[in-house]
Amino acid sequence: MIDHKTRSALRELGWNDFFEDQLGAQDPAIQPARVVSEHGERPLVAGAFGTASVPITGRFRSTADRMPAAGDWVGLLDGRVGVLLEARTALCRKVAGRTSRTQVIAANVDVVFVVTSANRDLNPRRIERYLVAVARSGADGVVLLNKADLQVELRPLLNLARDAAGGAPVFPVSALQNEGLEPILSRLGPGITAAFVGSSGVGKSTLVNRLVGHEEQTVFAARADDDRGRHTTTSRRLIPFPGGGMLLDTPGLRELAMAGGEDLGGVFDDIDQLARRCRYRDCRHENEPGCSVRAAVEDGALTEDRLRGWEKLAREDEYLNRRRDEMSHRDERMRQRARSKEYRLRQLEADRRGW
Ligand SMILES: Nc1nc2c(ncn2[C@@H]2O[C@H](COP(=O)(O)OP(=O)(O)O)[C@@H](O)[C@H]2O)c(=O)[nH]1
Ligand SMILES: [Mg+2]
Ligand SMILES: [Zn+2]
Repeated sequence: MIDHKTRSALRELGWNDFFEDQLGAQDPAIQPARVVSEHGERPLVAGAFGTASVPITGRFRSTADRMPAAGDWVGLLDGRVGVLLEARTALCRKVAGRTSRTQVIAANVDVVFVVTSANRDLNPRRIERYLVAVARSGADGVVLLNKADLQVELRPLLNLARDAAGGAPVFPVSALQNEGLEPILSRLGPGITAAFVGSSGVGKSTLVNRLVGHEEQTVFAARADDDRGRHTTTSRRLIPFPGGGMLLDTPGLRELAMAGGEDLGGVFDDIDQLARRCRYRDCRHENEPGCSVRAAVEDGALTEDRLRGWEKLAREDEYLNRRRDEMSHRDERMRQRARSKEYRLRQLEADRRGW
Protein backbone atom coordinates (compact mmCIF):
# COMPACT_ATOMS: atom_id res chain seq x y z
CA MET A 1 0.00 0.00 0.00
CA ILE A 2 1.19 3.47 -0.79
CA ASP A 3 0.88 5.95 2.05
CA HIS A 4 -0.58 9.38 1.55
CA LYS A 5 2.71 11.25 1.64
CA THR A 6 4.35 8.95 -0.90
CA ARG A 7 1.33 9.12 -3.16
CA SER A 8 1.32 12.90 -3.27
CA ALA A 9 5.04 12.91 -4.07
CA LEU A 10 4.41 10.42 -6.88
CA ARG A 11 1.49 12.44 -8.22
CA GLU A 12 3.86 15.33 -8.76
CA LEU A 13 5.71 13.04 -11.15
CA GLY A 14 2.53 12.07 -13.02
CA TRP A 15 1.35 9.10 -10.94
CA ASN A 16 -2.38 8.33 -11.08
CA ASP A 17 -4.92 5.54 -10.52
CA PHE A 18 -4.12 3.92 -13.86
CA PHE A 19 -0.68 3.04 -12.48
CA GLU A 20 -1.70 2.50 -8.87
CA ASP A 21 -4.32 -0.07 -9.94
CA GLN A 22 -1.55 -2.10 -11.55
CA LEU A 23 0.28 -2.39 -8.23
CA GLY A 24 -2.54 -4.43 -6.71
CA ALA A 25 -1.17 -7.70 -8.05
CA GLN A 26 2.44 -6.87 -7.24
CA ASP A 27 4.69 -7.37 -4.25
CA PRO A 28 3.67 -4.78 -1.60
CA ALA A 29 7.36 -3.94 -1.09
CA ILE A 30 7.54 -2.46 -4.57
CA GLN A 31 8.45 1.22 -4.79
CA PRO A 32 7.13 3.05 -7.85
CA ALA A 33 9.51 5.33 -9.74
CA ARG A 34 9.45 7.14 -13.06
CA VAL A 35 12.21 6.85 -15.63
CA VAL A 36 13.82 10.26 -16.15
CA SER A 37 16.27 9.04 -18.76
CA GLU A 38 17.18 5.64 -20.08
CA HIS A 39 20.92 5.36 -19.65
CA GLY A 40 20.92 1.82 -20.99
CA GLU A 41 21.45 -0.61 -18.16
CA ARG A 42 21.13 1.97 -15.39
CA PRO A 43 18.12 4.20 -15.88
CA LEU A 44 17.87 7.42 -13.93
CA VAL A 45 14.60 7.26 -12.01
CA ALA A 46 12.63 9.63 -9.79
CA GLY A 47 10.38 8.55 -6.95
CA ALA A 48 9.20 9.58 -3.50
CA PHE A 49 12.81 8.97 -2.41
CA GLY A 50 14.28 11.50 -4.85
CA THR A 51 16.33 10.76 -7.93
CA ALA A 52 18.70 7.83 -8.37
CA SER A 53 20.51 5.86 -11.00
CA VAL A 54 19.40 2.23 -10.49
CA PRO A 55 20.33 -1.16 -11.92
CA ILE A 56 17.89 -3.54 -13.60
CA THR A 57 17.41 -7.02 -12.18
CA GLY A 58 18.59 -9.91 -14.32
CA ARG A 59 15.13 -11.41 -14.11
CA PHE A 60 13.63 -8.24 -15.53
CA ARG A 61 16.11 -8.22 -18.38
CA SER A 62 15.36 -11.80 -19.34
CA THR A 63 11.57 -11.67 -18.99
CA ALA A 64 10.42 -8.14 -19.84
CA ASP A 65 8.96 -7.39 -23.28
CA ARG A 66 11.01 -4.24 -23.52
CA MET A 67 13.40 -2.06 -21.58
CA PRO A 68 12.03 0.97 -19.70
CA ALA A 69 11.91 4.21 -21.70
CA ALA A 70 11.84 7.82 -20.54
CA GLY A 71 8.46 8.48 -18.92
CA ASP A 72 7.79 4.85 -18.00
CA TRP A 73 6.73 3.90 -14.50
CA VAL A 74 8.72 1.05 -13.02
CA GLY A 75 8.58 -0.82 -9.73
CA LEU A 76 11.77 -0.97 -7.68
CA LEU A 77 12.56 -3.96 -5.51
CA ASP A 78 15.58 -3.57 -3.22
CA GLY A 79 16.56 -0.51 -5.21
CA ARG A 80 16.53 -2.31 -8.54
CA VAL A 81 14.09 -2.17 -11.44
CA GLY A 82 11.96 -5.29 -11.10
CA VAL A 83 8.76 -4.51 -13.03
CA LEU A 84 7.58 -2.27 -15.80
CA LEU A 85 4.06 -0.90 -15.42
CA GLU A 86 1.84 -0.79 -18.48
CA ALA A 87 2.14 2.58 -20.21
CA ARG A 88 -0.90 4.73 -20.93
CA THR A 89 0.66 6.14 -24.10
CA ALA A 90 3.83 5.16 -25.94
CA LEU A 91 5.69 6.97 -28.68
CA CYS A 92 7.34 4.34 -30.85
CA ARG A 93 9.74 4.27 -33.69
CA LYS A 94 11.07 1.56 -35.89
CA VAL A 95 14.43 0.26 -34.76
CA ALA A 96 17.10 1.53 -37.16
CA GLY A 97 18.14 -0.78 -39.96
CA ARG A 98 16.30 -3.44 -41.92
CA THR A 99 14.30 -4.79 -39.03
CA SER A 100 10.58 -4.24 -38.52
CA ARG A 101 10.93 -4.17 -34.73
CA THR A 102 9.72 -1.11 -32.86
CA GLN A 103 11.13 0.65 -29.88
CA VAL A 104 9.34 2.79 -27.30
CA ILE A 105 11.12 6.12 -27.06
CA ALA A 106 8.85 7.96 -24.64
CA ALA A 107 6.07 6.65 -22.46
CA ASN A 108 3.11 8.16 -20.64
CA VAL A 109 3.22 11.44 -22.50
CA ASP A 110 -0.12 13.28 -22.64
CA VAL A 111 0.64 15.99 -25.14
CA VAL A 112 3.37 16.12 -27.76
CA PHE A 113 4.45 19.48 -29.14
CA VAL A 114 5.76 19.05 -32.65
CA VAL A 115 8.22 21.91 -33.03
CA THR A 116 9.28 23.32 -36.38
CA SER A 117 10.77 26.66 -37.23
CA ALA A 118 8.91 29.33 -39.12
CA ASN A 119 11.33 29.60 -42.00
CA ARG A 120 12.24 27.78 -45.19
CA ASP A 121 12.99 24.65 -43.18
CA LEU A 122 9.31 24.19 -42.49
CA ASN A 123 8.42 20.85 -43.99
CA PRO A 124 4.72 19.88 -44.10
CA ARG A 125 5.59 16.25 -44.83
CA ARG A 126 7.64 16.08 -41.65
CA ILE A 127 4.75 17.55 -39.66
CA GLU A 128 2.44 14.86 -41.04
CA ARG A 129 4.92 12.14 -40.21
CA TYR A 130 5.33 13.34 -36.64
CA LEU A 131 1.62 13.74 -36.11
CA VAL A 132 0.89 10.21 -37.30
CA ALA A 133 3.39 8.86 -34.75
CA VAL A 134 1.87 11.09 -32.05
CA ALA A 135 -1.68 9.98 -32.85
CA ARG A 136 -0.58 6.35 -32.66
CA SER A 137 1.06 6.93 -29.30
CA GLY A 138 -2.27 7.92 -27.81
CA ALA A 139 -1.12 11.47 -26.97
CA ASP A 140 -2.55 14.75 -28.27
CA GLY A 141 -0.50 16.54 -30.89
CA VAL A 142 0.07 20.31 -31.08
CA VAL A 143 2.22 21.95 -33.75
CA LEU A 144 4.44 24.90 -32.82
CA LEU A 145 5.96 27.18 -35.42
CA ASN A 146 8.90 28.50 -33.44
CA LYS A 147 11.13 31.44 -34.42
CA ALA A 148 8.07 33.39 -35.50
CA ASP A 149 10.21 36.50 -34.84
CA LEU A 150 12.24 35.70 -37.97
CA GLN A 151 9.28 35.90 -40.28
CA VAL A 152 7.56 39.06 -41.40
CA GLU A 153 4.88 37.17 -43.34
CA LEU A 154 3.74 34.35 -41.07
CA ARG A 155 0.38 33.69 -42.69
CA PRO A 156 1.56 31.54 -45.67
CA LEU A 157 3.67 29.33 -43.40
CA LEU A 158 0.86 28.99 -40.89
CA ASN A 159 -1.48 27.92 -43.67
CA LEU A 160 1.02 25.40 -44.96
CA ALA A 161 1.39 23.93 -41.46
CA ARG A 162 -2.37 23.96 -40.81
CA ASP A 163 -3.03 22.09 -44.05
CA ALA A 164 -0.56 19.42 -42.96
CA ALA A 165 -1.74 19.21 -39.36
CA GLY A 166 -5.21 17.79 -40.01
CA GLY A 167 -7.18 18.41 -36.84
CA ALA A 168 -4.18 19.27 -34.66
CA PRO A 169 -3.86 22.92 -33.60
CA VAL A 170 -0.96 25.01 -34.93
CA PHE A 171 0.48 28.01 -33.05
CA PRO A 172 3.25 30.48 -33.89
CA VAL A 173 5.71 31.07 -31.03
CA SER A 174 9.00 32.74 -30.38
CA ALA A 175 11.01 31.08 -27.65
CA LEU A 176 13.64 33.76 -28.06
CA GLN A 177 11.25 36.66 -27.51
CA ASN A 178 9.04 34.83 -25.06
CA GLU A 179 5.99 35.27 -27.25
CA GLY A 180 3.03 33.03 -27.98
CA LEU A 181 3.70 30.67 -25.08
CA GLU A 182 0.12 30.86 -23.70
CA PRO A 183 -1.29 27.99 -25.81
CA ILE A 184 1.55 25.82 -24.52
CA LEU A 185 1.13 26.88 -20.90
CA SER A 186 -2.61 26.26 -21.05
CA ARG A 187 -1.91 22.62 -21.92
CA LEU A 188 0.56 22.02 -19.08
CA GLY A 189 -0.19 21.49 -15.43
CA PRO A 190 -0.38 19.00 -12.58
CA GLY A 191 -0.46 15.39 -13.72
CA ILE A 192 0.35 16.28 -17.35
CA THR A 193 3.48 15.12 -19.14
CA ALA A 194 4.40 17.03 -22.29
CA ALA A 195 7.09 16.16 -24.82
CA PHE A 196 8.81 18.28 -27.44
CA VAL A 197 9.83 16.68 -30.71
CA GLY A 198 11.30 18.10 -33.88
CA SER A 199 14.48 18.42 -35.88
CA SER A 200 17.66 19.59 -34.27
CA GLY A 201 17.97 23.36 -34.14
CA VAL A 202 14.27 24.23 -34.21
CA GLY A 203 14.49 25.54 -30.64
CA LYS A 204 13.15 22.74 -28.43
CA SER A 205 15.67 23.28 -25.66
CA THR A 206 15.25 27.04 -25.78
CA LEU A 207 11.51 26.57 -25.50
CA VAL A 208 11.81 24.19 -22.57
CA ASN A 209 14.16 26.59 -20.81
CA ARG A 210 11.68 29.42 -21.35
CA LEU A 211 8.81 27.41 -19.95
CA VAL A 212 10.77 26.23 -16.95
CA GLY A 213 12.16 29.71 -16.39
CA HIS A 214 15.84 28.81 -16.10
CA GLU A 215 18.55 26.75 -17.70
CA GLU A 216 17.08 23.43 -16.66
CA GLN A 217 19.41 21.35 -18.82
CA THR A 218 22.46 22.17 -16.77
CA VAL A 219 20.52 21.86 -13.53
CA PHE A 220 19.39 18.41 -14.45
CA ALA A 221 22.72 17.18 -15.81
CA ALA A 222 24.19 17.86 -12.39
CA ARG A 223 21.74 15.41 -10.88
CA ALA A 224 22.47 12.75 -13.46
CA ASP A 225 25.71 11.55 -11.86
CA ASP A 226 26.51 7.91 -12.25
CA ASP A 227 28.05 5.64 -9.59
CA ARG A 228 31.44 7.19 -9.86
CA GLY A 229 30.06 10.70 -9.57
CA ARG A 230 30.76 11.41 -13.20
CA HIS A 231 28.44 13.66 -15.10
CA THR A 232 26.85 11.81 -17.92
CA THR A 233 25.05 13.52 -20.74
CA THR A 234 21.51 12.29 -20.82
CA SER A 235 19.59 12.29 -24.04
CA ARG A 236 15.97 12.23 -22.90
CA ARG A 237 15.10 14.15 -19.82
CA LEU A 238 11.99 14.44 -17.82
CA ILE A 239 11.95 17.84 -16.19
CA PRO A 240 9.55 18.99 -13.47
CA PHE A 241 7.44 21.89 -14.71
CA PRO A 242 7.13 24.67 -12.09
CA GLY A 243 3.36 24.88 -12.62
CA GLY A 244 2.97 21.11 -12.08
CA GLY A 245 3.51 18.18 -14.40
CA MET A 246 6.57 17.20 -16.38
CA LEU A 247 8.31 18.18 -19.59
CA LEU A 248 10.27 15.81 -21.79
CA ASP A 249 12.92 17.34 -24.01
CA THR A 250 13.59 14.60 -26.53
CA PRO A 251 16.29 15.10 -29.12
CA GLY A 252 16.15 11.34 -29.71
CA LEU A 253 12.81 11.69 -31.47
CA ARG A 254 14.47 13.60 -34.28
CA GLU A 255 14.49 10.83 -36.82
CA LEU A 256 11.11 9.45 -36.01
CA ALA A 257 10.74 6.59 -38.46
CA MET A 258 7.28 5.17 -38.98
CA ALA A 259 6.57 2.24 -36.73
CA GLY A 260 3.78 0.69 -38.79
CA GLY A 261 0.17 0.63 -37.72
CA GLU A 262 -3.42 0.29 -38.77
CA ASP A 263 -4.32 3.79 -39.85
CA LEU A 264 -2.78 7.22 -40.05
CA GLY A 265 -4.53 8.47 -36.92
CA GLY A 266 -6.82 11.09 -38.45
CA VAL A 267 -3.92 13.22 -39.68
CA PHE A 268 -5.14 12.65 -43.24
CA ASP A 269 -8.82 13.00 -42.49
CA ASP A 270 -9.31 15.10 -45.63
CA ILE A 271 -7.98 12.29 -47.84
CA ASP A 272 -9.94 9.66 -45.92
CA GLN A 273 -13.13 11.66 -46.46
CA LEU A 274 -12.43 12.05 -50.18
CA ALA A 275 -11.52 8.38 -50.56
CA ARG A 276 -14.95 7.41 -49.29
CA ARG A 277 -16.39 8.97 -52.43
CA CYS A 278 -14.09 7.12 -54.86
CA ARG A 279 -15.92 4.75 -57.19
CA TYR A 280 -13.89 1.74 -56.08
CA ARG A 281 -13.56 0.85 -52.44
CA ASP A 282 -9.97 -0.30 -52.93
CA CYS A 283 -9.08 2.77 -55.03
CA ARG A 284 -5.39 3.59 -54.79
CA HIS A 285 -6.00 7.08 -56.15
CA GLU A 286 -3.64 6.55 -59.04
CA ASN A 287 -5.42 6.33 -62.40
CA GLU A 288 -8.72 4.76 -61.42
CA PRO A 289 -11.84 6.23 -62.97
CA GLY A 290 -14.18 8.03 -60.58
CA CYS A 291 -11.39 8.83 -58.11
CA SER A 292 -12.45 11.71 -55.82
CA VAL A 293 -8.94 12.11 -54.43
CA ARG A 294 -7.40 12.73 -57.87
CA ALA A 295 -10.31 15.00 -58.69
CA ALA A 296 -9.53 17.07 -55.57
CA VAL A 297 -5.91 17.38 -56.73
CA GLU A 298 -7.08 18.47 -60.20
CA ASP A 299 -9.26 21.24 -58.82
CA GLY A 300 -6.68 22.36 -56.28
CA ALA A 301 -8.50 21.35 -53.07
CA LEU A 302 -5.67 18.93 -52.23
CA THR A 303 -2.01 19.42 -53.06
CA GLU A 304 -0.12 16.80 -55.01
CA ASP A 305 2.60 16.96 -52.34
CA ARG A 306 0.22 16.08 -49.54
CA LEU A 307 -1.16 13.18 -51.54
CA ARG A 308 2.42 11.96 -52.18
CA GLY A 309 3.19 12.30 -48.47
CA TRP A 310 0.13 10.22 -47.64
CA GLU A 311 1.08 7.58 -50.24
CA LYS A 312 4.58 7.32 -48.87
CA LEU A 313 3.42 6.85 -45.28
CA ALA A 314 0.76 4.35 -46.31
CA ARG A 315 3.33 2.36 -48.29
CA GLU A 316 5.78 2.34 -45.40
CA ASP A 317 3.01 1.04 -43.16
CA GLU A 318 2.05 -1.63 -45.64
CA TYR A 319 5.64 -2.77 -45.93
CA LEU A 320 6.20 -2.85 -42.16
CA ASN A 321 2.93 -4.60 -41.45
CA ARG A 322 3.68 -7.21 -44.10
CA ARG A 323 7.16 -7.81 -42.75
CA ARG A 324 5.79 -8.13 -39.26
CA ASP A 325 3.26 -10.70 -40.47
CA GLU A 326 5.99 -12.63 -42.23
CA MET A 327 8.07 -12.62 -39.06
CA SER A 328 5.23 -13.88 -36.92
CA HIS A 329 4.42 -16.60 -39.47
CA ARG A 330 8.05 -17.63 -39.48
CA ASP A 331 8.07 -17.74 -35.68
CA GLU A 332 4.90 -19.82 -35.75
CA ARG A 333 6.42 -22.27 -38.27
CA MET A 334 9.49 -22.61 -36.08
CA ARG A 335 7.37 -23.26 -33.02
CA GLN A 336 5.38 -25.87 -34.94
CA ARG A 337 8.53 -27.57 -36.14
CA ALA A 338 9.86 -27.65 -32.58
CA ARG A 339 6.57 -29.13 -31.38
CA SER A 340 6.47 -31.87 -33.99
CA LYS A 341 10.09 -32.74 -33.29
CA GLU A 342 9.29 -33.00 -29.60
CA TYR A 343 6.30 -35.19 -30.46
CA ARG A 344 8.41 -37.54 -32.58
CA LEU A 345 10.99 -37.83 -29.80
CA ARG A 346 8.26 -38.67 -27.30
CA GLN A 347 6.88 -41.29 -29.71
CA LEU A 348 10.32 -42.84 -30.04
CA GLU A 349 10.70 -42.87 -26.27
CA ALA A 350 7.28 -44.51 -25.86
CA ASP A 351 8.08 -47.09 -28.55
CA ARG A 352 11.34 -47.93 -26.88
CA ARG A 353 9.64 -48.36 -23.52
CA GLY A 354 7.07 -50.57 -25.20
CA TRP A 355 9.75 -53.04 -26.27
N1 LIG B 1 15.27 33.72 -33.84
C1 LIG B 1 14.99 32.73 -33.00
N2 LIG B 1 15.93 31.85 -32.67
C2 LIG B 1 15.62 30.85 -31.81
C3 LIG B 1 14.32 30.73 -31.25
N3 LIG B 1 14.32 29.64 -30.45
C4 LIG B 1 15.54 29.10 -30.51
N4 LIG B 1 16.34 29.83 -31.32
C5 LIG B 1 17.76 29.58 -31.64
O1 LIG B 1 17.87 28.39 -32.40
C6 LIG B 1 19.06 27.68 -32.08
C7 LIG B 1 18.75 26.23 -31.72
O2 LIG B 1 18.00 26.20 -30.52
P1 LIG B 1 17.91 24.91 -29.58
O3 LIG B 1 16.96 25.24 -28.49
O4 LIG B 1 19.25 24.44 -29.18
O5 LIG B 1 17.28 23.85 -30.60
P2 LIG B 1 16.99 22.27 -30.37
O6 LIG B 1 18.08 21.55 -31.11
O7 LIG B 1 15.66 22.03 -31.01
O8 LIG B 1 16.98 22.00 -28.92
C8 LIG B 1 19.71 28.47 -30.95
O9 LIG B 1 20.72 29.27 -31.50
C9 LIG B 1 18.58 29.30 -30.39
O10 LIG B 1 19.01 30.50 -29.82
C10 LIG B 1 13.34 31.72 -31.61
O11 LIG B 1 12.19 31.70 -31.18
N5 LIG B 1 13.74 32.68 -32.49
MG1 LIG C 1 18.06 20.57 -27.78
ZN1 LIG D 1 -9.46 7.26 -55.39
